[in-house]
This record gives sequence, C-alpha cells and structure tokens, in this order.
Amino acid sequence: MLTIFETIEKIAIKIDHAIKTEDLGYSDTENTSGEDQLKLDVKSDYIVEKAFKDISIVKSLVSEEKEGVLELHDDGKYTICYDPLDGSSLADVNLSVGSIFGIYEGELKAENLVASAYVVYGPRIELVTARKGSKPKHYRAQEGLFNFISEITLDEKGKLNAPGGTQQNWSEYHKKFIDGLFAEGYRLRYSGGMVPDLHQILLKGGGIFSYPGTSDKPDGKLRQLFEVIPFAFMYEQAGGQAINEKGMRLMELVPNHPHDTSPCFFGSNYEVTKLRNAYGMKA
Ligand code: FDP
Repeated sequence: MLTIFETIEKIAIKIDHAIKTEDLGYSDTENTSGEDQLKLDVKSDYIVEKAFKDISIVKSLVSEEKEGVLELHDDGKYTICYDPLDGSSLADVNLSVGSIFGIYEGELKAENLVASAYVVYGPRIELVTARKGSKPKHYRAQEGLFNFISEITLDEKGKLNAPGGTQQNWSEYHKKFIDGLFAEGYRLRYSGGMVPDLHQILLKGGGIFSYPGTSDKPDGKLRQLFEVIPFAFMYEQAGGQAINEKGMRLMELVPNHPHDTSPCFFGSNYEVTKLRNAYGMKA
C-alpha cells in the first residue's frame, strides 16, 4: 500500500505541473458520462496510467475518463479506481481542483475498498490518505516532498453547508433541509469542486456536503467508484458519516457499472442526523 501512496505523491507533483503549464482548452473527445474532456483531463489520466503501469501489486485501473477496465498485472492485488482531475471545469477560473483514488481488493464494491486518497491542487498541493482502522492523514507538499501535518478528526457538529445540485431541481424536503441549516447559522461553502469542498469541511471540523438526487438527475451526479465511495471511507474514518438518500451507508454501495452515480451526503454526526430527520429516514 505504501508503494501505491508513494506513486500517488509522484502523480500529484506531475499533475500539478500540468495544471500550471498546459493548455486549458478542450480536447475533441468526450468521457464515458458524455462530458467534454479538457486536454488537462486527458493529460492527467495519462500521468496516472503511466505511473501505475510498472507497479506490480496493481492488478487493474478504472478511470473516470475511460470506459472499461485496464488490466495491468495478472498477479496484482488491487484495482485502483480514480478520477485524475475532478472539478477540471474550474481550472480555467483558477479555482482548486483535485484527484481522487479508491483502492479496491476483489470485486468493485464499497465494502472491498481498502484505502483511499485524494490530492487538492490549490495554492499548495495537499494529500490525504485513509486506511482501515486509522484516522485520515493529511500531508502538504514542500519542494516536491509530502510532509505529514496531522490526522483528521471531524467534530460532532460543524458550521459549513455545501449544497450541490441545481436548486431548481431539488425536492421540497431537500430545500427545507438546506434552508433549515442556514436558519441555524450554517455558512455556505461551495466552490463546485468536490475535492476542495469536502476537504474544507474535513479540515474545518465539520458540516455537510450534499449532492442529492434531483428531478433531472434522480441518481445524482457523483460517481460511486471514483468519487462517492473513496470520500465515504474518508468521512467514516474521520468519525463522520456518509449516506445516500435512503439512509444507507455509502460504504454499502454495490455499483452495477463502473460509471454509476449515487445521491450522496457526507458530514459530521449532528448534520447527518438532521438530514435523516428531514428525509424521514430510519436512524
Ligand atoms: P466537475 O463536473 O467540474 O468535474 O465530478 C463532478 C463535479 O465537478 C464535482 O467535482 C463537483 O462537486 C460537482 O461536479 C459540481 O456539480 P454542480 O456544478 O452540479 O454543482
């Protein structure tokens, strides 16, 4: 696992360099979800693939940017599902973006995720890794090396509210839940980049990030294998919760297809309990 995390560190430095130096325009391709790909998406995907190609414990790769599974080593142990550049549409306005990695052993379902990691490309490059049985670990890069800063623990209750999805298409009860948080004094923190938005809540002690099912996207937008499950693991390891619209732990998801999405809510305990009440979910 250490080899995988060290490879992610090298990838992070290279993708950061690409963000700072490469053309920010569109390529002439679409990804599997039908979204136009930026040249940076394609480049970042290439960087990740190249870095893991020679790591023998990696059995296969599944990229948010590609259809299907890329088989690497028959004797490998882990499948890495990754989004090489999440929130890439924010690069042209110079907001933070990120990379997300879910490391699975066996069939691709949440309970088989053994570790996850994400990188935030902001004013600094930061890395957070999580493994079973310990708190997520937060690192910051300095002169190409990642220095450990601290473990991450969520408070029982936070102050931040990051509400995703087109508001016009929210259900009445979701709108009531979000308005209820603001009425309680919660502050809006939503950049439109899942990685920096979830990172902020983790580091500032707590709150809630929601991307619900909406009338136009009943299954939400965020992808289970590359985005939802790796962050669900992070939030649970940090002492928080991560559930879907029915109150099921996101760590129980079983995707039918690598690019399946799910409504998702990540937060500290107080806000998730409030969500359960608002949605009429079982405790
Ligand atoms: P993006 O489309 O820019 O890649 O992964 C999808 C994502 O960004 C997340 O990073 C982000 O949280 C979400 O979409 C934002 O979606 P909305 O614009 O619908 O809020």
